[in-house]
Amino acid sequence: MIMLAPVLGGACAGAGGSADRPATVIHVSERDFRIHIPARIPAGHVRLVVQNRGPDMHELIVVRASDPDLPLRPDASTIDEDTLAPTTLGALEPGPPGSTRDLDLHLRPGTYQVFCNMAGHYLGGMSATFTVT
Ligand SMILES: [Cu+2]
Repeated sequence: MIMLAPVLGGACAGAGGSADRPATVIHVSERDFRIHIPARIPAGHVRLVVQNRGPDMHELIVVRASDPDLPLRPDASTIDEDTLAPTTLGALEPGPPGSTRDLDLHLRPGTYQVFCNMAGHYLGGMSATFTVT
């Protein structure tokens, strides 16, 4: 099943601004060794629906950072998540191929990075940048 995110048109309906407004659904896919995520995402409550297309297990970590070069641990095969903790918005633990998992976030305007921190996966290409507007 495919769910489309709401299209942001030019007309503003001005519909009340309820805090209970449903999250914008954003589809993300992971595979060895790429992450596909839309380059632009609207600010507010967002649900990332993350599909792992395998063949390996993958995680997904979301950090607010404009620089796509994230800090590596001394092992040089994983990102230093402790350093990034203050700007980390959310994370999914490793999930098996074929799984689909949700990650709910509240995003403010800015530039963000997503990555997988299984050993070697970030360096293999599992990162992406998106902008929240
Ligand atoms: Cu991975």
